[in-house]
Amino acid sequence: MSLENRGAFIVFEGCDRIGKTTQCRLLVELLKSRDIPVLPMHFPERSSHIGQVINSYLTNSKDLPDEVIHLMFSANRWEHMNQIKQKLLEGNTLVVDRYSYSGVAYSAAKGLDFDWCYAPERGLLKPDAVFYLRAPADDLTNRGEYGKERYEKVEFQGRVAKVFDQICAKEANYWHQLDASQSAEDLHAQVADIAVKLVHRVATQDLDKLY
Ligand code: NYM
Ligand code: MG
Repeated sequence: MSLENRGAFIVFEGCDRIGKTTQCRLLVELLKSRDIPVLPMHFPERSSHIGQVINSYLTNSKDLPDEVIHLMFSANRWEHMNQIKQKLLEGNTLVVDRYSYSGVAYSAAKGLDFDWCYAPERGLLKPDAVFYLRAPADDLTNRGEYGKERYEKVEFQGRVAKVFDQICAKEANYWHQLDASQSAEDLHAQVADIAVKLVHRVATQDLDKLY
């Protein structure tokens, strides 16, 4: 790759326990094995000051108004924007576990206005591709065994999935909806096929912003 080539900005989205973390890991391993420079990321990024507040909220040791935690999640992305831009321009592909769409989906699922939820995301870098992992509704119910964090309830996850579906329909030109009920290997094969082509296709394209 020439010096001007940038990396691809790849995001995984979907409900809790749908398999995003496994797919992120498999994709990072694959790209590494092809000598494509790649870095994993995950939002919320819990190590910053803001990230620590988010962590206290998610683990129920802190309560905050819905609007306030929403803006904290967004601020957590904004505080990493320079770093993300730099890494991409240096030629690293980023494989990111959750992004702005989780921000909108979880808050809108609580009843906050969709457009209000999306507003603070405007101006953030736009992913080149979003892999939206989705399982049929009854499959989600059968997954059971959610963790102890806030939001990890079947009924709430169903509402989150509805908002993700809505976003997926609107952003269809760069969203790839994939069936998460298949095996991790089969799912990975679908992801890999799209991602490898994407890395080459976007290398000479300008970065875009969410608007
Ligand atoms: N979450 C995540 C939000 O509510 N808003 C956001 O902007 C992001 C990035 O955090 N239940 C929620 C979704 C998850 C929770 O994420 C923790 P994870 O990927 O389980 O660490
Ligand atoms: Mg989780």
